[in-house]
Amino acid sequence: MLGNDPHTVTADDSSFDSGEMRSGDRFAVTYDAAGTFGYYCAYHGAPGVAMFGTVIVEADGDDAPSASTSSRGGERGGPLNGPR
Ligand SMILES: [Cu+2]
Repeated sequence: MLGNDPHTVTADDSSFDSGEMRSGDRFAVTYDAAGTFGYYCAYHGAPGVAMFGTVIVEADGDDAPSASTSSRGGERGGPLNGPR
């Protein structure tokens, strides 16, 4: 499922969808508010199933929230960039 196979970064709530992405492609999402946001690969997963992940955006008291990601189902690292 990994390697050169295409994947997507698709929000559980459909608020964003990268479309097909291949090795080396990048996709960024900016979150304006704190919260927990699920995403998945439309080819290899579903919300909370198989290839999916969670972005946790925490308010830190400053202007910019901080973000961390966790992924499961074989995705390594966080394919999403944090807020800027
Ligand atoms: Cu995939």
